[in-house]
Amino acid sequence: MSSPEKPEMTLVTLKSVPPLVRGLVRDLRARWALEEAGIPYNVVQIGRDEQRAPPHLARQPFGQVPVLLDGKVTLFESGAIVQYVAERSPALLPSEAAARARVMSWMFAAVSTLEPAASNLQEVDWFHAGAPWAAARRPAVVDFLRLHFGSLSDWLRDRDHVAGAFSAADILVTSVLRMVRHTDLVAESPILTAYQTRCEARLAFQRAMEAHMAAFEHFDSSA
Ligand SMILES: N[C@@H](CCC(=O)N[C@@H](CS)C(=O)NCC(=O)O)C(=O)O
Repeated sequence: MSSPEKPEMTLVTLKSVPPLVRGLVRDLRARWALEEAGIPYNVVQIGRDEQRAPPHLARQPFGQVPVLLDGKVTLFESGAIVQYVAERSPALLPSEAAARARVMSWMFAAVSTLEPAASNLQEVDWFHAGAPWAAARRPAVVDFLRLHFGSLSDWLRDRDHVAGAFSAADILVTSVLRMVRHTDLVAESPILTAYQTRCEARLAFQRAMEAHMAAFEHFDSSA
């Protein structure tokens, strides 16, 4: 629970993940949105054995995390979860049509344009490291990501955030930048570096990160 108030929502994540991906598991972006919105939440952590069991597959058909439970409402896909939480916080997702459209566009840009490009790099660097095909593919993956990061950097040249004031879109875009923390791709752009630093300096991010890391450490020490 992230607050002394009675939790309204429950976030489902994993019990244990390798250190390499701690700070990247997608419950972090959900936690960040919940902290920004000031919504108290519980956390349930599941083991590898539970991921493919029918109760979890009924709420996340791919056996993944995160899942958000809110009474009768069950959501999967971190982008959908962030949007759901943001609907309760005008600061994260404005109701005025034009402002809302800008934020929504950038939320989708994060998960459907930027994130697949970042995932491809994780794929070649982590999940298929050492495979000859991965080494051959890597330069094209990096070029594509650099192209997108260049566009994002251009967009942020005269802006502090992607869609007006800080919003749910920044939670998702920053989360994607974090995915390639093992490279210099963000550091290559002072604009992107400053943007990521600015977003991660938020108290809500700090709280979310602390809780995210503590949850994994809890299971380390009880293993
Ligand atoms: N598009 C999904 C991706 C979910 C995802 O890849 N979750 C990872 C953790 S970040 C997971 O559950 N991995 C364990 C597995 O796939 O077995 C989302 O954004 O929620």
